[in-house]
Amino acid sequence: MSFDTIIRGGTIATASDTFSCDVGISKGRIAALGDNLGAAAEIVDAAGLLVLPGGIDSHVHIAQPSGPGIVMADDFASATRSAAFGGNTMVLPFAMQQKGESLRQVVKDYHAKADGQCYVDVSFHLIIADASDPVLGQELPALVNDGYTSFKVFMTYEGLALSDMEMLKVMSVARETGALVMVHAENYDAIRFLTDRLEQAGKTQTKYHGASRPIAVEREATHRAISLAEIVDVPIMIVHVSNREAMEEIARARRRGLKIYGETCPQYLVLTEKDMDGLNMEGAKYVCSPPPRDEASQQACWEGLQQGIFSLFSSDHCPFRYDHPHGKLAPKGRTSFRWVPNGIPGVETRLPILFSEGVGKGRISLNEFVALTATNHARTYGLYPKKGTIAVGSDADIALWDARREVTISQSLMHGGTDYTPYEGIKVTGWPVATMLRGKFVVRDGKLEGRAGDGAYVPREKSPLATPRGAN
Ligand code: DUC
Ligand code: ZN
Ligand code: ZN
Repeated sequence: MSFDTIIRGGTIATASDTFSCDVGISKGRIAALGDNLGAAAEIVDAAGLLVLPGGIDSHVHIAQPSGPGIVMADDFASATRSAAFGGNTMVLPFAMQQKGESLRQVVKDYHAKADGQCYVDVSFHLIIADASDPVLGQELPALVNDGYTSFKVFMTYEGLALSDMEMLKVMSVARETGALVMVHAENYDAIRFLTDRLEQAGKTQTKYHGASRPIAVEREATHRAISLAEIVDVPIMIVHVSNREAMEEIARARRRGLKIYGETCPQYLVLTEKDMDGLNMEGAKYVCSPPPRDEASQQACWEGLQQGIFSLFSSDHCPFRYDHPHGKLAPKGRTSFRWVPNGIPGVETRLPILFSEGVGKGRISLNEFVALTATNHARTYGLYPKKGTIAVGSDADIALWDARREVTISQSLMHGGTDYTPYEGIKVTGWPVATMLRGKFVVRDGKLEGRAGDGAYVPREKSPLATPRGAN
């Protein structure tokens, strides 16, 4: 048998094993794992490199409407290019509904934005902002059937926050259709109350963003989301968890036998609230929600990753330019932290940060790294084993990884649409040197080889993790 490509001499790591052998690739899929695989049109020398499943970032925001005068810094081309340079072969952005919009139309609009633009594969989660009867009764079940098998709900933000009644209704649809609900857990009224109070006291600088959304805001909403899910008997994913107290709500629910899953992100491992205290508006570069906390919270998030309370490590890439009137420095944003666009870029730096801080510093194993950055995302969102692993029959989505390369993260190395990285100056050891999508290099030796449109839209199966306990 002759292959299209053989990756020779590397060390393969999956979520369960590390082993040395060659990888034979035919027609975009992994066709063989073994030694002496024979001939191929192209032999790729991977001696001294790790051969990893391409990263899957299941929490990114691309080209989302972000309020009056605010424009996201990435379109699908720039975000997926940045993802590819960061060792990712797939991202899962959100198709975000706004009140009064048809969910089906929203999905069509996002396809129009993404089609022909992507450098890596994509698949959409939905954001449900309008939990009306036609949306929940007809549109949502039909979309789940069509492969949009996960959706996010917000417990905060004007125009997005759902009431408890609406949350229960959305969760019921998830239970009936087998979809997985992702929850942004922060208490809307508490944030509004605290924000008003801070502003009345003249505390409008960006550093007060953290004080407007303290840990109790997140813990309470996490507890409430879990309780609502328990009432409906449906599994949920609590996204972007930032601290121990919210994490312990998840752990406690698990001990009671509930299927509650958790995700954390790089900003909760390497940033703190102090970063939002920069001179002038510099702190705006770090404004995201939930906000980065303190060193004790960072430690808690590491424990959550180590103990499996968090099964996903995602970037929550939500890119705005810093020095731009449509970004962090928009005129209104200068008047109060309340108006600073919420979110930070990170799709390109997610893997190096976790590899260096996690594997490099002995906090997690290489196999746990693969699980947290690729395999668990595929399993959680109905993509496994097509995506997320290195196995015969799986798509040949591969990152070649130099575990020894030392890099200082800097905006000059980034390939997305923003003008800054919140991780500027962080030193990492370990860097993706090539990214291969379905057998074809997108990035090799720091150069873009793929083309916009090489990335495909991938409809998803229902998540095996979304099966209810059947208690009700
Ligand atoms: N939630 C997200 O998931 N991303 C960015 C901002 C936010 O509030
Ligand atoms: Zn969120
Ligand atoms: Zn997000």
